[in-house]
Amino acid sequence: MNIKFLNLGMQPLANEYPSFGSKKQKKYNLKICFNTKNKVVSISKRMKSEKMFNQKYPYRSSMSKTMKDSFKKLSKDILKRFNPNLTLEIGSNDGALITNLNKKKVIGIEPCSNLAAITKKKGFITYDEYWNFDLAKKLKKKHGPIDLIYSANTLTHISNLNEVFKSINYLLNKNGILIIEDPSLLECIKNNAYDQFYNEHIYVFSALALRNILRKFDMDIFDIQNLKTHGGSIRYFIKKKQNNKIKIFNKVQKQFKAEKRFGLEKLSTYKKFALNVKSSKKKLLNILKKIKEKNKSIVGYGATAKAVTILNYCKINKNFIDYFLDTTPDKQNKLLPGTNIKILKYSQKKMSKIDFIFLGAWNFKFEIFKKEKRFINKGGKFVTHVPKPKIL
Ligand code: JHZ
Repeated sequence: MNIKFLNLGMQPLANEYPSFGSKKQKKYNLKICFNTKNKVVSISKRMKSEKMFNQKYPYRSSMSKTMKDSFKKLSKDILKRFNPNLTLEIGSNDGALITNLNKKKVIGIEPCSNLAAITKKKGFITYDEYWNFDLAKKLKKKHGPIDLIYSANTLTHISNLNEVFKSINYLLNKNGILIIEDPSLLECIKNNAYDQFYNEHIYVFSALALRNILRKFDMDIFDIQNLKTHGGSIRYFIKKKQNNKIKIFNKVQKQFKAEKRFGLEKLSTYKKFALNVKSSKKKLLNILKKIKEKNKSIVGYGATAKAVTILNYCKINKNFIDYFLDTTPDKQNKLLPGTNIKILKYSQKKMSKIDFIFLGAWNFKFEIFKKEKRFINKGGKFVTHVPKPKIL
């Protein structure tokens, strides 16, 4: 049974950035549910993929050094550990991972045609199609079974998980490896990072929930890596049950145990989280109010999908945040969804006039601190809400 435990209010599509002066954006009530049977946490209202992921999708994986480095390292690890003849990436975005691999040995799947065009132009085989069983059949016919399928921050964006894993299972070689990586539910709840929930994040996986989903497809998690990316993610290494050559690492059981100990199988944990979210909202608003009372400027850094959740839930508008800065071309000179706050092109010059930065991209705070030494030395301060609202 799906039980709603958190209501994040009326929220727009997180990656639909309106132009200045556009008419009011449509909003949807964002509620989060816990399934008491399979322990899956998901949002209640699901948008059609075509509405969220289309030729206008602005998010680019290559916009942060942290992610580029992470994908570069992973591509080396993949070759060293598994040496696949053919790799497929579901959700290849602008190619942050696949461009590190041999063009002849990798296929990208990216339904946002504006992004697929980037890797196509570089000569990488890229299908601008949604991941489903029809596509898996087409790929198998054309390329044969795949040795390694990788997907980061994508499978949790697809509503029909049965079709997702059925299609993967069908296309994957019998000794093939599936690697997926997504934000960790444990880290999200522990750090009160409620902004991991927005319309695109239909699911936030725990290892326990993923194990329950995979069971149906006779697939096992055999290794786990806890990553710092995106505020705490897990990289899951998965195999078909029939493949006995690969042993299951102790780390997997350890993760299940840690999640159970924390209470991820219990509804009461999520109810407590909902109370923490309410208190986080109050505290953040108090901090912003106090800064504004001193007539200081606050500017958002990183017009993230996560910031859309925070600003719309906390009802933060232009009275608090003057504008956002972002390096993504398709977000610049647009409005932060659901608010009247402008997004401007990032520049050092703009940074020199700011008192406080609200960290929309708190998940990249170390990369940002490194980059903004001048701002820090000048006495500039950062505001974050993770793990609790404070001035850093
Ligand atoms: P970032 C998106 O979420 C959407 P978002 C998606 N649903 C998902 O799952 C995750 O990504 C993976 C900017 N920036 O990665 C670039 C700077 O301007 O936290 C980006 O717009 N300067 C697919 O949007 C944003 O911040 C910088 O120095 O929450 C970061 O977005 C840095 C480091 C980033 O994802």
